[in-house]
Amino acid sequence: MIPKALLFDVDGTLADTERDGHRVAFNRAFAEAGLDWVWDVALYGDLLAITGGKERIRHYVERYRPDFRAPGDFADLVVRLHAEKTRHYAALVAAAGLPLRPGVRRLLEEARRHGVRLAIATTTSPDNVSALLRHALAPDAERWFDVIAAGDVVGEKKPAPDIYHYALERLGLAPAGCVAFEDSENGLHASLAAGLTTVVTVNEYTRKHDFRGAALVLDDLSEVDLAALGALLARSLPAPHHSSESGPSSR
Ligand code: XBP
Ligand code: MG
Repeated sequence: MIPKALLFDVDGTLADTERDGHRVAFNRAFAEAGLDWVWDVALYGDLLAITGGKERIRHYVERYRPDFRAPGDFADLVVRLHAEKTRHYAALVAAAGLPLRPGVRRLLEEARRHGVRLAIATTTSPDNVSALLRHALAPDAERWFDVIAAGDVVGEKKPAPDIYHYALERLGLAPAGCVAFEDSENGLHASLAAGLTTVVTVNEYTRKHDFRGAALVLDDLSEVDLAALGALLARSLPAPHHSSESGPSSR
């Protein structure tokens, strides 16, 4: 048995993008707008509890800058800051390059060789996914994926399961037989709520999260192949029902 499809989270799962990618891009956008907001590595770790860049900016202002008064409409400012942040992120990924995490490329290539379908299910904006896939994986890597579900295409971001429901619907598949890959508690909540067997690879920001319910929690994907994922799926199938057996619970 091998999986029908693999669904990947992006940030923290395909690559460690948060600390040296998104965080830096947010800070560049803030500085460019003349704001004295600086998200250091530790603060950004706390802010990651809020998924979605625009949502994260709004939360930061509410929590850490309650006296801030935007020159015009605050909602507009958030949208503009986030658009600039997205531009900085793409430039960063193109210039510096953020490497894929160990095992990611090998597993994607194995899946492609075996006709296992690939999808992305992420909170991050579509432009960020394109930039990362193109620069870290291959120039044509967006075509490796049948579905790229990203950002605001759904009403509620992770930990809501919406983005996984959307990706599965577009794949035309039920969750059974598919495997999701996540790095965070919010991501795991989303994939589990969508009924997906989930492999978690932790990183420095997520190592202490609660990963109860994950099928496997690992440092990275370097030891994971399709056969191992198939075995995980087999384990998560309901046990066969033997009606004539007199087991311990029979009367
Ligand atoms: C991670 C996120 C995103 C990124 C920033 O998404 O929560 O908000 O931190 O990207 P995932 P945006 O782990 O689901 O890939 O600024 O585009 O939201
Ligand atoms: Mg993630």
